[in-house]
Amino acid sequence: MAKLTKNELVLAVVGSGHVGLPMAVSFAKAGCRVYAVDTDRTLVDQVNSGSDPIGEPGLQEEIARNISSGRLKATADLRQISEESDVFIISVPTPTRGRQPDLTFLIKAIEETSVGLKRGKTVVIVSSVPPGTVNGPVRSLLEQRSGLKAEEDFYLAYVPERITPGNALRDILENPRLVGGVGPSSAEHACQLFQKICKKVTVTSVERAEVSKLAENTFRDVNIAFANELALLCETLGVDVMEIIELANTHPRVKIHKPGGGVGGPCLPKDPWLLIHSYDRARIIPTARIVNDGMPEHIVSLVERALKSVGKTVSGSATSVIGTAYKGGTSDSRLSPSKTVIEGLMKRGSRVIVYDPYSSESFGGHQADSLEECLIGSDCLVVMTDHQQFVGIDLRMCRKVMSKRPVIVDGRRIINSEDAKKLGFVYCGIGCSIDQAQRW
Ligand code: SAJ
Repeated sequence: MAKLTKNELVLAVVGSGHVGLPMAVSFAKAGCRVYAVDTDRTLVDQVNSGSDPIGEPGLQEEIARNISSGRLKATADLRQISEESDVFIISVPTPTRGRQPDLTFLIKAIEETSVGLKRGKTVVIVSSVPPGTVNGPVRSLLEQRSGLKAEEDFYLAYVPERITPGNALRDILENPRLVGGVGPSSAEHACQLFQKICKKVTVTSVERAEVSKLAENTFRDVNIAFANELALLCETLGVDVMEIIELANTHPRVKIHKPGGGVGGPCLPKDPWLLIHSYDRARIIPTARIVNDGMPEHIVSLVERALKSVGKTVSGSATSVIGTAYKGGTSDSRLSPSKTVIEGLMKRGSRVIVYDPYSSESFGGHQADSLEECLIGSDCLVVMTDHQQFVGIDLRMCRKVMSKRPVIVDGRRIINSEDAKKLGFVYCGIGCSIDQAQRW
């Protein structure tokens, strides 16, 4: 890869969203000439004007710097730049429809990539895929369309991403990266390439990289489902799940995750389905998905119970849902559990007011411009996202502006229940229901 060492390599990052754009910027920063390709023309224009369309911390400055140095350029036209591109990195979404993978975007990206595929070029898939996809349909399509052979004529690798929105640039650099090649030359090429932007890469086969990627997120999903089931159990036992988890986690080999109002985002709700796509005997994995998907409805039932305890009903109430982002510190609201909670409360006749400091998504609720505005006259505060701003929430202010006999339903366990109770709130957190007084 002489071009790589001489910083003459031209990369096309196909799919420049939450995963692709920080990666495109990282390669540009490392000296490569990078095209950030995306079908969204608004995104393309924003990037070319030096702004950050995805709201990722630190990205704005890097986009501006690399656009003005000429190392980064966004385009909606892959075909136009494919001749001069040496490497194609595909990071388009691979969503699920129900439980089935939808590879439409990936297939389209591969078809377009194959047009400019020439001897000596490299194709790297980054998107999460069902096991067998890269060496199967992706490889066949590239070979058929280009008339070339992977590993002999061009290089093909699978390099899954491991970034967390909100920490993307640091994660790209710091998190060890798996590099799977369809053969040793492909692995070697992809390895050299990713060593430009990652401190540590681990070389393996394409299939192992595919399964490991999905296993990582599935493990997390299953662990959270266990925490959630434990929370439901603790509500009936009358013990606080957070105390139980803290005690259990003092065992050096136990690390139970945190229960909450649901699991959202672009990865955890779908990767388990990708993993078991061709395996119909899975038991734990689909069950974990079902447990986690049931948590937002459980939050709605906690709101019902909490309001009932102060003589109110959901119908006719005003509820304030804070957080529409799928997790703290991000503006990303994809597959956020807040959606089900907001819709569920509205369906039961509540007037729902929504506030999120980062996300402008309201899922049909009335949007407030500040936390205080969101809480004025409200009967119930529902915490759905663990944003740092909500961790230190001013409970006195909440008490002052909310209605009489206010209740809190804490779907992320970030509010100090004792402080809330002292101020006159009825507090109900996931895993510590109000119905049961502490029995033990
Ligand atoms: N959540 C809980 N309890 C927890 C942790 C998370 O309820 O203890 C919820 C969050 O509130 C959120 C959801 O789970 O709604 C997902 O959040 P997350 O932080 O677990 O995951 P992502 O989707 O932001 O990022 C994951 C990461 N994977 C792992 O940690 C194994 C990230 O490294 C991956 O790059 C990313 O998926 C991805 O794109 O695959």
